[in-house]
Amino acid sequence: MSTDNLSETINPYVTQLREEGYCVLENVIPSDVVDSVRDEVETSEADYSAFSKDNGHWTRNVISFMPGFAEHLANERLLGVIREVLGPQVRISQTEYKIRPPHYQLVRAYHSDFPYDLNQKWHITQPFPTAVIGITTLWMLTDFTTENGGTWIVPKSHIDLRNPRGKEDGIGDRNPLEGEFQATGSAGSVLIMDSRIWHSNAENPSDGRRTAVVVRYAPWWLNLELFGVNTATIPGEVFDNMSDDVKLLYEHRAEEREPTVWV
Ligand SMILES: O=C(O)CCC(=O)C(=O)O
Repeated sequence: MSTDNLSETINPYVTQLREEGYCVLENVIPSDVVDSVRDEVETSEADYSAFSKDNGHWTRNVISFMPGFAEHLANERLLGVIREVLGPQVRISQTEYKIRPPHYQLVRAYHSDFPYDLNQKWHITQPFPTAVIGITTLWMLTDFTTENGGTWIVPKSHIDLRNPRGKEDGIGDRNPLEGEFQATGSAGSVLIMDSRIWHSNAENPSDGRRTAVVVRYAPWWLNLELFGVNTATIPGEVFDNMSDDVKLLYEHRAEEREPTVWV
């Protein structure tokens, strides 16, 4: 896509992300491949869990188990939106399975994400700076609906200086919040959030799984050494098979490979 066409395509999403704190980008994973990507993600979770149980929780990066999914992470429109707000050089900070089983029950647990999650040790302190320094993406591999656990979000909360986990703020992360709604979209869409936005997972009273992967993007300069948590690495030979655009996002996690992409 030419630069002009890309800008024209992504501008409405960038505007919504800046003003509302979120947007949903459709068809990032094309409809003819989304079923096989979902199968890969669902099947690989058991392999990942078994590997982590035997070798340690933060030993092997989740993305090593889902090479088909990984190839979509550098999607041109998606990265176009993210680069508009984080700057041109971005890396992936965290990747996690977010599969909610049928009849999953949960009270809300509102929070902001890294580096604004006040329950984590590696957070920045309130009041948060106005700069955007984290983007959270939730990759919908089944449709997200209000019946199966579409993520709760509070629009515009990314610019609120209070926080549901702020001890002095009196909000309470377990409560329904004014303005909240559940993000919905069809399989293959991506919910893109300013990581400051107040969001929570939701119960899934339906009979089917709600399958997603969360991928968080950070600007190049943000420290991603999270005291050993979520810093698991990718075997060199798995990294070698990634496309150059995806390598750029994960080179800091590659084992036994000299940096080449960033130099
Ligand atoms: O799975 C979801 O719907 C939300 C996940 C979430 O809150 C998170 O990854 O920070």
